[in-house]
Amino acid sequence: MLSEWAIKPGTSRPDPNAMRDFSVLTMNARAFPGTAPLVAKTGDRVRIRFGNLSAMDHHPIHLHGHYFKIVATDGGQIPTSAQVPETTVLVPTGATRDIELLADAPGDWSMHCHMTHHVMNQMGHDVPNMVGMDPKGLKSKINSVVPGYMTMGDNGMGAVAEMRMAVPDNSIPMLGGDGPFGTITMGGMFTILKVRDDLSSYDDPGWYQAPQGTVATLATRSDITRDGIQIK
Ligand SMILES: [Cu+2]
Repeated sequence: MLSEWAIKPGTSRPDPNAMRDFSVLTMNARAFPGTAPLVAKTGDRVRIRFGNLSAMDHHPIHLHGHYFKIVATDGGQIPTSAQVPETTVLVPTGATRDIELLADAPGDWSMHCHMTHHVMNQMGHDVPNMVGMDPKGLKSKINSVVPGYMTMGDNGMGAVAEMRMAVPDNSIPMLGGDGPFGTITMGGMFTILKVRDDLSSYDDPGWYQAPQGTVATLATRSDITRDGIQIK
C-alpha cells in the first residue's frame, strides 16, 4: 500500500488538512530504511498488487533487474494480448495495479517510486532549491544569528545520508540506510526485491553475496589505457 503523510518534524500525528505538503512517503506504512524487503526464490513467478492510498499523487513504481507485465487493475484482469513488458507501473491515486514477473535474476534489486522526491523523507516545499548556487560566506553570516546552521543542497542532497545528523524525537532522517557497499542514499517509498537461488524461508535473507568478478570496481590506470583512453 502506497501512502503519503504530512508529519511535521517532532510531531507524532499526520496533519489531516495538508493539501500538497506531504513529507513522509511510505510502502505498507513504512519508510526506507524501515521497509521490509520482498523475497523470492529464483524461478518464482511473483505477483505484486499495488494500492495507492495517497490523496494527491500518482506513484510510478520502478523495479530494477527484471521486467514485468501489468496484468490487472481494480477493474479486473487485463487480457493477455494487451499486456506489454514494463519496468515501471504508474499507480494512480485511489487505484490498484497488479504486476507479474518471473524472478530470474538472483540479487538485490531496488523497487521504488520513480519520482525523485518520493524516495526521501522529510520532503518539503518551503525551502528554495539551492542546486548550483554558490553559498560561500552564507554559513558564517547566518551562524551569527542561528548557531549550528549549515548550508545544504547546493550540490544535491546525497551527502545528507552520510551525516547521521541528530533529528527531533518522532522524526526520521531525510535519507540513508545501511547497504552492503556503504550508505544507500534513499528514503521513503523504496524497498528491495531479494532473489536467491537457495531459500529455506521467505524471511529476509540478508545482503546478496555477489559471485566473484560480478561487482564493479574502480578502474585502474592500466584498465583505462587498455580501453584506449589517454590519461593526461
Ligand atoms: Cu511517488
